[in-house]
Amino acid sequence: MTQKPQAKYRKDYIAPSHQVDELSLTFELSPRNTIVTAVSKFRAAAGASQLVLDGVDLELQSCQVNGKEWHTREQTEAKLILNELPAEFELTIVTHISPQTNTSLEGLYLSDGAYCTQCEAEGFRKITYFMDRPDVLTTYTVTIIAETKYPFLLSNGNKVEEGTLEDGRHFAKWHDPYKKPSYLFALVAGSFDVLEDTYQTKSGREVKLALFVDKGNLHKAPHAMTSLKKAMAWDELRFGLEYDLDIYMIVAVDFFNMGAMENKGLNVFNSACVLASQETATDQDFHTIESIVGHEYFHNWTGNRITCRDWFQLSLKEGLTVFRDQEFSSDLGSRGLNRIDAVMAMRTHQFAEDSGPMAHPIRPEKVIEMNNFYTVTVYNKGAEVIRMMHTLLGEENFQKGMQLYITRHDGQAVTCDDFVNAMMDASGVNLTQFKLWYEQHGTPRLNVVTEYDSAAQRYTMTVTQQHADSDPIKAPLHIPFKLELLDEQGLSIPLLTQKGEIQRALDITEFEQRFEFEQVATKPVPVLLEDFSAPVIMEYNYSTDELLHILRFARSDYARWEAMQQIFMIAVKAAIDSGDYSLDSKVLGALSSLVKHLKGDLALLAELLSLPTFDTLASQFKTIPVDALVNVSKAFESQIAQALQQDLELAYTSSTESGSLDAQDVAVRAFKNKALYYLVRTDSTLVEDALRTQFASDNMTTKLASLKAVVSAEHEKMEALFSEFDSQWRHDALVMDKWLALHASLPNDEVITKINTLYDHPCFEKGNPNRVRALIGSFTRSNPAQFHRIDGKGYELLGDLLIELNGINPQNASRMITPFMSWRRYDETRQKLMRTQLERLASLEGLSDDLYEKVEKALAQ
Ligand code: B3K
Ligand code: ZN
Repeated sequence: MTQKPQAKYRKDYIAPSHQVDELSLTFELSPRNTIVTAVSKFRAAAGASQLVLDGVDLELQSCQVNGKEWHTREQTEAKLILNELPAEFELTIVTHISPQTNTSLEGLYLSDGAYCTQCEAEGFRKITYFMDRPDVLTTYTVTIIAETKYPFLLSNGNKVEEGTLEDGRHFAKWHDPYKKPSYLFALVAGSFDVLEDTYQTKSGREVKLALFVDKGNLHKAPHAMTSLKKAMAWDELRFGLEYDLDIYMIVAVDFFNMGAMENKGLNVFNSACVLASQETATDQDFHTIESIVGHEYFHNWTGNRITCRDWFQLSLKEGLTVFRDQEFSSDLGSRGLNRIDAVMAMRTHQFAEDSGPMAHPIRPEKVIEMNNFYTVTVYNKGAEVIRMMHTLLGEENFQKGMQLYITRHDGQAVTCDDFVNAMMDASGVNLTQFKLWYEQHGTPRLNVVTEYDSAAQRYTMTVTQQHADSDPIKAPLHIPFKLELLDEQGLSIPLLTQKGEIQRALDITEFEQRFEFEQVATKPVPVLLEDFSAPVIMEYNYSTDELLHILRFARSDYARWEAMQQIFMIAVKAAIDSGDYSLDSKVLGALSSLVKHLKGDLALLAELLSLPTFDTLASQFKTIPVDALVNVSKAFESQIAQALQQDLELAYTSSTESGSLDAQDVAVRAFKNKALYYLVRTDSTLVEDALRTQFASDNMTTKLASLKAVVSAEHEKMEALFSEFDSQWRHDALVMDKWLALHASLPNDEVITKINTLYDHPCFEKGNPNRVRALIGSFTRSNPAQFHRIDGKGYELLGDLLIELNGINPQNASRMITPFMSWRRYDETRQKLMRTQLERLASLEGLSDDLYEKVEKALAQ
């Protein structure tokens, strides 16, 4: 590594030197030479005469102060420094930029011929020189001038003027009345099909809704539109929050680094998170779209109206907005299934991040490249922290806290402390100790030991909390601990303590605490950390029998699923320890009885029948036993398939659905697809017909499941189905992403060669993050046996790709490097092989800040 990028620290925050009263931007769009004119009114705070502006990859044409070229200035690679300035002045800056050659997908770039922007976190500086920080808020007026082949010229706020110019170009002028930071600025220019609708807010205002999609995709837009209207109604109902502009626009683009972006009044979305029809998208895709459309909409209050003071506070808006989108999905759909999804994300990805070299608190202290901190920790653990406050306060007090937060801080850029203080002040609940969750990284462990005194009818629980060795704080956290006690019949026992009945949760506030429950007539089975009431690792010596009891009787669907996961986990560990890979007949019996009874939510049943993912299993081991985990899982799946064959056949044929998107039909599909997944591992005579019918279906969930089943079992039909799918869907890149992803999950030695061939497939493109994630992301995530193969070829494939992506799109490269971050968790041979790849990157000429930060941390001792 030649030059070292500089880190920034949270403790070094200083308020901006200037205030910007208004900003007017004019864009003359052209692929290689877009002219950006920025006129702004500055006012110095506390007598500052120097102004430091951020700017990257800009060609400065002129810089005038009050109409005169300002020569007392210095320019560095990323800054423009103006000296000897008056206290108030108008600044006019003209820059040239090249959207066409901007492959980083940050700033202004071209996505398949359409101009679009992505400014969060620090992309605005690739558009013009500005104080590109979230605490500089101003009103924007934006004029876009372009050729008429770009009929739609869009920006934030309301359109105030449009027309044709003498030279044949046209223009549109937009004004956003709400002050905003630069990261929420957006511009789009292109040719689209538009789905229009309206929404009437609860106070009776009519809001225009417009969804812009690539030509020919209109039939895939209605679901996103419906989701938006549901989100608007839900936010009014549950949070009392109403939309504030007259128009809300969403534009779907094909080249996008993440899911979507909440720019004020003009969201830009990855087309994968908008477009869906039953023929092209799975039920999971429909669910994801609803949740992301909701998420971006909810940002309008939690993020846009009230934003972050600095980027270290990112969880202020992201943790809170993820919590809000999770609640949205849970109120509209199944709370249990949504909780399972959220906990899986925590356990598989967040726990790994929190125990690896990139571990950081939800409010990080030190950052080199901000884009590296849009993490599962800031987002998902951040949401868990909000959820814990919700548990401690209860819905009513939590909503009072939200109202206070909004009235106090509307229009401001604030901190996580401001949020917690509002919650505290509105509810009267002391959250001082709770604030430690914002400072501490690592996953705490809760160890529980229980004792039952039958004579006294007393049940005693001793809870201890331990924190990561690397934790610098060494103070106990405030942890809400929900639990249920089940009696022998499976009924809930009231939680009676000396201080009264526990309603919501136990408050764990010390390193070690004892709780005594009275009037417990028989030895109970405890359902500990019910609903994952805190993001911790629970340690309790459950027996398989106790877990089976929970599986049958717990009131929480999440807890029942969790019990089943624990049962599998115990079985996997025992199999690895003993070398005997047979699954306990009691477990098989329980699964079989679940399928026989076929009652309740069938989607939940599908989850109950699923083994923990490789990553979840891996998290249980200090050194990950790759081959053993893969082999035990395979062996278990085949035993489940054999043991349940008849039950599954019967359930498969007796469950029917009509292909609709109703929860009921979605659940039936989920279950049938899981059944098929197992049945292809047997000699069931039903399989051939089922595969044929499912593959011929015009419902993508049903069709794709047949392909997934044949791939996972390496069924003889695989090649034929792959090729038929290709000819049917080659014209639709988003559908082909599913096809690429399935190729990447091929469980055999040919997969690397296959991937290399697919690099040349007409639908693949390295510059498009969706394609890269579909092919290589799926390979590293869902094909552990091949990614971690002992000849290092899997690692080499990723290493080669990262080197290429570093030059094309550093943000995407930095996300794709994740599997290498936990290299120390593997055996010596694999460690050495992964280290070689990390060292290749470390010595790379022109290594981006994004990769530098991760590679350096990964290799540090
Ligand atoms: N706020 C954006 C994420 C921006 C990522 C920048 N690298 C989307 C979201 O969380 O809603
Ligand atoms: Zn967000």
